[in-house]
Amino acid sequence: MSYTTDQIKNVAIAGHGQTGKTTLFEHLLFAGGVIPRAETLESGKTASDSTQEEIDRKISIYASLGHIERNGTKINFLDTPGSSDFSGNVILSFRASEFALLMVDGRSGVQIETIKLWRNLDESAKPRGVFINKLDNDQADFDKALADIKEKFKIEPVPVTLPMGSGGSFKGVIDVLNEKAYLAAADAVEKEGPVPDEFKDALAAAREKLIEAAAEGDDTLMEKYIENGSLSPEEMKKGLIEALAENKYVPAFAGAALNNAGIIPLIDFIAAVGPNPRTAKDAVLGAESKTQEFPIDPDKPLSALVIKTTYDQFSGKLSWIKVISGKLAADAEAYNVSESKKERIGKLYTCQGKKLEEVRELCAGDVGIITKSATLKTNDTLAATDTNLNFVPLHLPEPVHSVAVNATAKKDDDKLGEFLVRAAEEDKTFRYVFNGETKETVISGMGELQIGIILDKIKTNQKIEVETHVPKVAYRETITKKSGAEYTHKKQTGGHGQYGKVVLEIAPLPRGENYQFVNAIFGGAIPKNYIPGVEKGIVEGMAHGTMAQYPVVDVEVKVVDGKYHPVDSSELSFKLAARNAFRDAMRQANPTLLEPVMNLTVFVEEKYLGDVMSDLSGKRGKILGQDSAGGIAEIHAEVPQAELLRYSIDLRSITSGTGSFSVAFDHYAPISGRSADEVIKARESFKVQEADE
Ligand SMILES: Nc1nc2c(ncn2[C@@H]2O[C@H](COP(=O)(O)OP(=O)(O)O)[C@@H](O)[C@H]2O)c(=O)[nH]1
Ligand SMILES: [Mg+2]
Repeated sequence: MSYTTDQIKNVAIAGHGQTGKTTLFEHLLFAGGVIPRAETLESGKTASDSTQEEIDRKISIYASLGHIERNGTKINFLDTPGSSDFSGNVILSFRASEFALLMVDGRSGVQIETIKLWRNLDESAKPRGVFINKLDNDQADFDKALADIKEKFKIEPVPVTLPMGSGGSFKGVIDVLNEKAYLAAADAVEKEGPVPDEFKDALAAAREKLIEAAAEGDDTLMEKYIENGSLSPEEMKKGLIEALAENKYVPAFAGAALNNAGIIPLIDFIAAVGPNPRTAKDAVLGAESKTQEFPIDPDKPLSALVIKTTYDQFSGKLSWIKVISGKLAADAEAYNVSESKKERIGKLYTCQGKKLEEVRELCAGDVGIITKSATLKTNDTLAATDTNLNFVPLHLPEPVHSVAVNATAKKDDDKLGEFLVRAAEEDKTFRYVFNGETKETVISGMGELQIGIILDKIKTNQKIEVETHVPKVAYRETITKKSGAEYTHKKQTGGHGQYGKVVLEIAPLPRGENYQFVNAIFGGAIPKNYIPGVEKGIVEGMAHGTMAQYPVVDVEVKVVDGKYHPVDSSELSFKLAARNAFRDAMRQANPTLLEPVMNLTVFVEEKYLGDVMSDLSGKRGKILGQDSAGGIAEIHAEVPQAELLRYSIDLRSITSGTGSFSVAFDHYAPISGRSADEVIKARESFKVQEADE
């Protein structure tokens, strides 16, 4: 069965952890007849949380794809993880969807991830709705949750469904658009019925608001509405579609996913009103790396973006595809623009959770899977022919948490390396680098949860024993005043000797300028052909400073004089003379240690603001600014990297796991006193051989 672009809707289900996204996904598939019964999260059998690591932890880690059909429309749902450690999976799901449904727990209202996701959706002005869940719970309150959203996001959500009762007496929801009631049912799809009298006033009021939202969709509808005070059902639907595609209102849904409440009217609304891919655009890189909008259009030649790569135990490599234009057909050929090569597309699939289903083709707008392509990578662009089309890569956050790791047994090094390559392919927010300077492999990601899962896989699945430790900080050394030194390298051993004299002056450079070499030799005191030797010696000298053998930066080195011998001089003699002269000069130039300072942004609930601030001041942090909106504080600070190596752990304990942060290198700054002494002491074991060749 193949669906045309006009028959496709894509919905990403996102929100704070534990709000019921995976449960909703499960009950959507159940209501759509895809699975015979809805499993609970606790059973470990849900369609979405199907990997062992998800079952063990009872949380979603990876995006899951599933779809149902309603009135001839295929609705793809992407269930996403709630923890910010896995935000890469949310971002790729947003990219694949024209509509986002934000799950909100009816007891707690807006939470920190809700806010971050909302901001993320704002960046692309993506249409979104809110699902107020768990209304069967005594503490849940639909109106209060909506008021909270209004306060925090400065928009008033428009209810599309209304709850009937609350807590213990919650019975189901009313479909405002179709003026029907739906009664929740424990193990069955909810039943349609007439609206009870007691809810008729509430329905009439909600309908009024929905008509107003529809009228916003287009000017002629607005005129009609002002004139007649109402709209026909067809006009209402048309207005709602147009206004939603333009993100002019936020529909709100009431429900209790676990009790099959609010599911059918949600599906009906998405099928009838949800944005069609045709109304959305993706972006491609144009000339000079500028982005250009690119319409989702079935009538153009094929183009598609690889949004995700996974390795399945049974099916091998899976490349998730969002088709942007044209049609992707099974057993056809496509051009991999990113790799500049033809790509043979074998079988095509869609999936229901982990279950793959073969399809013949995928039309523009649809999301599906290509299997067993050796070359396809996440972010690759596929096209019909060789073009310069290149879709903008997924816009992912930078890693915030790093751990140094090495295989306990040397023989496992290669196996560990292979695993890391694959893990980084599967999750673009996960990175690994070998740091030649500190001689460690450092793995980085969005938090200790994500890194912990990778380490578990290394130990349990790969059976590689590894040691981990806090990564080393890349300190630097520099000088704070001018100085100079001369050094004569002289050796007379039998026949051919060695001779070179170098006189140099050094001076501090502004931070970040690194190194400048000035040749100020007059009259051939050092012949031209030996100058490269002099410079080599200085570069070698700068590789290991005199304080703690860290690289030296931000120094101007001027060679002012020297002496040579017509027979005994050589490049090597001048190199050694220069290296030693540099070392002597540096010792007299008031050297100091530099440490990397990071730019830190922390998001926390306001009640934790004081604790976070005092923790940061204990970490030698400099607060640059602070913003508060809707109960969430955003703190900007500069903090030495050495203090942030375990910040995800510290912040979690301060904020009971609710806080999050982003971090990026900013600059190097001098350290002195006790902090400097500690760094120097820690380096004592690190001795670079003073090779004299
Ligand atoms: N009472 C109640 N609990 C729910 C409802 N929906 C989900 N839950 C429970 O909330 C917990 C978290 O659900 P889950 O679907 O994993 O949330 P996710 O992290 O957003 O995917 C589970 O224990 C669910 O059974 C609901 O409508 N009512
Ligand atoms: Mg989940």
